[in-house]
Amino acid sequence: MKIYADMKNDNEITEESVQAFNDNGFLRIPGLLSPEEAARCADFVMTSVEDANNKDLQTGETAIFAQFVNLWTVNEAVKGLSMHPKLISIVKQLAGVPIRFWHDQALIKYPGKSAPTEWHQDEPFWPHEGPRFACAAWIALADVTVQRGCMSYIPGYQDGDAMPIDDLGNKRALFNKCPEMEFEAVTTIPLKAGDCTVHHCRTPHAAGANITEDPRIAHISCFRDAEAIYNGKSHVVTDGLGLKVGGKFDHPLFPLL
Ligand SMILES: O=C(O)CCC(=O)C(=O)O
Repeated sequence: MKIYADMKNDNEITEESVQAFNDNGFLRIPGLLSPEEAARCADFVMTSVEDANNKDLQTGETAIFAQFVNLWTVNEAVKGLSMHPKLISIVKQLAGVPIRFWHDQALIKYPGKSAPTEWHQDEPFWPHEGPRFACAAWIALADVTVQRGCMSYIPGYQDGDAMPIDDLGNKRALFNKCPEMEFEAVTTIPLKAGDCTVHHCRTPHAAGANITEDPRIAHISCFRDAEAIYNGKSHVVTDGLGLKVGGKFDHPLFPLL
C-alpha cells in the first residue's frame, strides 16, 4: 500500500500519489514544512494557544486534547500556515473539484493531560450535505511518535457511509456501528515535525494519548468542496453565522481557494 506522496515539483504530487489517496483515504506528505519552518510555526501556534483571548474548547478532567479553533482569524502567521500555498496546491490535486477553506484547529496533547482520540470519521461532525470532497490536513509541528499520540487510519472507507457517533472518548462507538471495521488492518503514521497527513472526511481515524514529556503539537487545516451544502447541524464554527440551510458556505470564514 502506498502511503507516502511523491512530489512532482515543489508544490505538486504525482498522479500515483493522488491515486493512493483515492484508494486508501489518506496520504502522508513528508516535509510539507522544513524543520525550521515547523519550529517557527510551533512557536506562533503555541503563542496563540497560550493567549488568554483564545479559548480552549475542551477543558476539564476528561479532555482528550486542548482544542483551539479558527486561530487563523486572529493570527496572520497561523493564517499563513493554515492556508500554506504548498498545502493548498496538494489538496486541490486531491480534491479534483473546486474547494474552499473550512476551518483550522490546533489540537495539543499536553504531557499528563491527554487521552486517546477514539475511532471516528469527521463527516458526521461536519454540517454539510453530500460534498464531493472534504478533508483534514494534520500537520505535525513537533515530532509526533506513537508515544506522543500520532494518528492511525483504516484504509478504504472513504467511499462508504458516514457513521455518526457522539463521543470521541468511547473506544467502541464506531465499531459498534460498523463491526467489520474492527477487523481491518490499521495504518499508524508517526510524523516528523513538518510532515503532514491528509485524510478524507469519511476515513476512520484515531490518535493515542501523549505519554511523553513534551506537548504533542498538531495543527489541522480542513477543506471542503466549494459546492457543499450547509445542513444546519450544530457545529462550533458555523453556529450563529446565519448561514442558510440548503445554501452554500458563502461566508468570509470559508474562502474559496
Ligand atoms: O489529533 C487528534 O487527536 C485527532 C485529530 C482528528 O480527529 C482529526 O484531525 O480529524
